Amino acid sequence: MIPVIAGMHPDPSVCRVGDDYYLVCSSFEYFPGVPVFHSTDLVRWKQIGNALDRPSQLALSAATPSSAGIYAPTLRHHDGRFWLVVTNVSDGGGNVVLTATDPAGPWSDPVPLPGVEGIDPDLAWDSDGNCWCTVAGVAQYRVDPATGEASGPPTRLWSGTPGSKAPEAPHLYQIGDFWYLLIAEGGTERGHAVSIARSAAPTGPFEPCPDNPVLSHRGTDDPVQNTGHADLVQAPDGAWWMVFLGVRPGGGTPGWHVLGRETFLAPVTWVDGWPVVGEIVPGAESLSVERDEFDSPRLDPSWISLRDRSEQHCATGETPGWLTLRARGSGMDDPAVVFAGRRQRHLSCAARTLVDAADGSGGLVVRLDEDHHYEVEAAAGQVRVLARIGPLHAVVATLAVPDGPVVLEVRVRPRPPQDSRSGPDVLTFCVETIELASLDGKYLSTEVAGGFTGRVIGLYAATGTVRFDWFEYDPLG
Ligand code: 6LW
Repeated sequence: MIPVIAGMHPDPSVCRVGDDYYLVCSSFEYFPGVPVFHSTDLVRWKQIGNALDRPSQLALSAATPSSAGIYAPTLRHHDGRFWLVVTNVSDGGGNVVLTATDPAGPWSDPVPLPGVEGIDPDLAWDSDGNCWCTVAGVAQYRVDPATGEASGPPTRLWSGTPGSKAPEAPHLYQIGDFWYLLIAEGGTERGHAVSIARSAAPTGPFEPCPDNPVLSHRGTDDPVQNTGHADLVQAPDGAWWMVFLGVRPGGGTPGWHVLGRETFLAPVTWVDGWPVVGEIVPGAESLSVERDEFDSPRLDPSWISLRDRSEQHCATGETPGWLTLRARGSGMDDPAVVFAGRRQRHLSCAARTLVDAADGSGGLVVRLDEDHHYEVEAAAGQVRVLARIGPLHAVVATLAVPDGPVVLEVRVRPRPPQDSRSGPDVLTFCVETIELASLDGKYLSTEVAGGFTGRVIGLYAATGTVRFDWFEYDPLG
């Protein structure tokens, strides 16, 4: 089952204005942060920007570890403007509100919500003009989103189904005669679920749906697992839809998912005033090769870097038609690594680049997090394949090559389980057409690495200055 937004795009939040839908996701330690998507049919989405795309909005320090940073935004349209509320769990960032008239940007600088504690903030307005900010737990504050002031301590609203852990991802909606409080519970792993409660007032008391959870794939053999963290939206024709995160595990047991948590879509009908979630609607997977020639002065919004991106270290204009990366760390293990990559979005794919490493060393990396990555690295006269799995580092292959630019490639192929321990896929690293090494993809999975992120395939500079003429992402069909 194909997601509507494939690759690491978790914690989706959606809103509609006229015939246009907009959707945002978490972005963790990557910069720019909070990808923004547009669609007119909820199935085909195009990234139109990133809400946090300047250092005045997002300055993640070198101490920001993987899976920290930016969590779970909520996107709403109110009073002629788009409102985004989001948590930066690092560097004392906390919860912030941003606004925009065009969701493609520019977004305002963030207004902090210093009195609002807790992740997964939501904003909802009632007809008296009160703005309610609801956070994981589930607790609620009345806030002034323009100034960021909260009036008083939080009120506890609901803690979900008794015995179920992690009530989080709240979204509050006024639908018909009720205020509905949609939450995720059970944790973002295999036990994940979506539950709902309703009340006559936005402040409660909330009555749980008798059929909770309204969505969960726990304990099923559905190929999409971990379903949860949902948001609702109504189409112009009156139909209701739910977006939510899910994963596609592969291999033997326990099943390893490698692309992170992705965004899925399902229809919703209402029975006795409660939502009933239908079958997942498949996304429209593009199978065309995407090639970036690095000809334009700005990178496409789908390119992400680690923690920050400065002109000095990552430039498209310096050598026209080339991406120039200038190292300031010592390689993929260094938090200061200079990196630009794109989320892996297909279970089967290849990525290629033409790299000129005459003035340094660097190459092509598949990164799950800072402790789990494989890379093929070029330096003057030699190409190496390196693997980092937790505390272990290995040079897997080395080949002498003539001086001059070389094509580096990684091919990712899913593999059917041969036994209960078979990994989900195999990653083969090549220089030109020579295969250097094939490695088990299970070590670049969330089940091994932990955390909230998925694979990103990218370019990096380990030492000196490294230039890339083009980058190709090829869904192998
Ligand atoms: C997010 C929480 C969750 O804040 O994962 O699946 C956390 N749900 O709601 C990070 O993505």
